[in-house]
Amino acid sequence: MKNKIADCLKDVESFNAANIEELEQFRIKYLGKKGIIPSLFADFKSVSAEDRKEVGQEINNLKTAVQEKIVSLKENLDKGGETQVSGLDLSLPGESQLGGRHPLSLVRNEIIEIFSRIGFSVSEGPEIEDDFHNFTALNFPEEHPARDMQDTFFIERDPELVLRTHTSSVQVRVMEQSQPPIRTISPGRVFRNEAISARAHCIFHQVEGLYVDKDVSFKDLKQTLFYFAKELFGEQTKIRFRPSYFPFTEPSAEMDISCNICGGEGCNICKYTGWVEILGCGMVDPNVLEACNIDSKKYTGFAFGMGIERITLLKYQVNDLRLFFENDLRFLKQFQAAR
Ligand code: 2NM
Repeated sequence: MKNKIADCLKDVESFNAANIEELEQFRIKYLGKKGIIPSLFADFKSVSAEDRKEVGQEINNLKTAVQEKIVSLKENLDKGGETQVSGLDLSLPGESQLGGRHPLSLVRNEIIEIFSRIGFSVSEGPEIEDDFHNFTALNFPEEHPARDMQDTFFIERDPELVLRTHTSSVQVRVMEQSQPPIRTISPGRVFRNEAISARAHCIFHQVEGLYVDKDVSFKDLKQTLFYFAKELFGEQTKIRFRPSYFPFTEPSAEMDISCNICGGEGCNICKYTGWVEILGCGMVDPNVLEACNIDSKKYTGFAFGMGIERITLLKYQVNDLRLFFENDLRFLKQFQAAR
């Protein structure tokens, strides 16, 4: 009897139905009044007391296998798809999960998509830069503290070379090589000689943006960044600007968004202010345009820069920047379902 059950189980497992009629035949064969399962239960009466438990379980297993087979084949047939080809079930999940994107890449890609929709191109450039592109062209005075050893990684072999401290250096290259209208964003890795903590890292990621044309004004800057903030954080997002200082822009500002975690009510992310800072921006200083061979009497521009880590912390409510660099799968796997 055990052999018979085992043979039936094999038959059930390998069975496939080309159509609903074949499936019905299969059902009758096993579950019909005179089918195999009822007849096994009938024979069960003559099984010895010591075998009863085991055989009973086997018959029940067979019955379950038949029922599950019917449900799964019916589902396939209803879908109208031939998902089983010569014993191969193409609907089964693969053996291993494919990798997911890193959260920083997800956010960078989303930022790129948002600006692409309003005509910004993407430009990239070298991570090892010369002093001119990283500092001089960007209106950093000779003795500016940002050039200091504390912030900048200098290349020992040639102190004229640095690891770029921002991706504005890429935009200097774009401006040198082309004339307005220029609309571009530069995502990339940047380097600053800072102690690693929950809020700072010596390597991080930025997206900087630049728009140069005739009659570009602070209005354009505000509308562009308002659109960006709403696309990334949701339609309800509010923005505000605070005056600030950067060597390469005049006037300069920092932009806050209404806290997307508490909706402006006040929480520990926004330190109970209802606002969180997301980027720096301003009108490109005429000195920068001139250094890049763009006529500052004819053209104006706005620029902005943001840290991708910071945006990602806010968007996904991550509380420690170091998680982005440790590649702990328990952290990364939480982002697999995100786009
Ligand atoms: C910021 C803030 C303000 C910026 C300036 C430029 C360039 F190249 F056009 F001068 N690119 N990005 C800029 C302006 C960056 O980051 C906080």
